[in-house]
Amino acid sequence: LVLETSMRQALVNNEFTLFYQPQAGLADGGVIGAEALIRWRHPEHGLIPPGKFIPVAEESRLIVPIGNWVLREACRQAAEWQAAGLPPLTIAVNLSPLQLHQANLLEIVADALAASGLDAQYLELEVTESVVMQEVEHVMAMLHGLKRLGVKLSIDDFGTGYSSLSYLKRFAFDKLKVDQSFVRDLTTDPNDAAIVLAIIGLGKTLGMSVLAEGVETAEQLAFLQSADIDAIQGFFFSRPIPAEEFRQLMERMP
Ligand code: G
Ligand code: G
Ligand code: MN
Ligand code: NA
Repeated sequence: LVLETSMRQALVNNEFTLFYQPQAGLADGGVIGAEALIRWRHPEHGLIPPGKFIPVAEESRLIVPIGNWVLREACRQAAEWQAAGLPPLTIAVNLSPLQLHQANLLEIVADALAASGLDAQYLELEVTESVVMQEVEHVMAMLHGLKRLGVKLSIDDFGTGYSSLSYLKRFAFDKLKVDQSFVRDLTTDPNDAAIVLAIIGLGKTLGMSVLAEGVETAEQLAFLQSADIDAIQGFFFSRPIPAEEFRQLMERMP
């Protein structure tokens, strides 16, 4: 309850901030996008990672106003970078299950785009598999509505949910993000290697772009490159970094 109260206060006091983790395309090695990841700059406790407060925000439904703030801030930042002359990037935002069940989500996304002036094609919304398995009809309708707005949709943490794959044929996601738990031991565990190859094949066959998360080593990257993956995200390329650092990184890119 204490945490819930201070999260409400944090929204009012503007204590949340977004870090950005670059995503690299393997076709030319350039940055193709960034995932926005929330942090809390607590006046006494310093920088608090999302794992420490997002679960409580979900239980208390505060994730709805917090998530709406994330959407607006990520769109604003992406539009600002474009206006400053950086090459257009796709900005990826995590949507929590509760947000997908908000009756007015389409309006909220449309408002965030309109307020920032960001073209919808540069916003990507990440949902997890488990989300797609609950209240399937409602979620499908919402995903189709989002697609009509022109935003991109990706499946996050792929392979970790208890899901049937049937939703993959019912909805055309733009991107599939291979969960980092399969990437971690990719080069030492033949089972993980086989799973990652199968996921890449599945994603590509279904017309999705495939990205591997949690890439930390050159060996993992080499494996993924030879498996013809489209993009990577992970500490090997960059940790999530503050907006200003991200802009500097982009300006150093060839
Ligand atoms: O940045 P980090 O790896 O600590 O993030 C931990 C978890 O918090 C991840 O599962 C990530 O998806 C989640 N997360 C980070 N930012 C957001 C956000 O803005 N909204 C939601 N719903 N989850 C987030
Ligand atoms: O659940 P989601 O995929 O949104 O969470 C992304 C989380 O993964 C972020 O909290 C981010 O900090 C973390 N992350 C990103 N790259 C790496 C990596 O290379 N290794 C590890 N261990 N975690 C990573
Ligand atoms: Mn994510
Ligand atoms: Na993920």
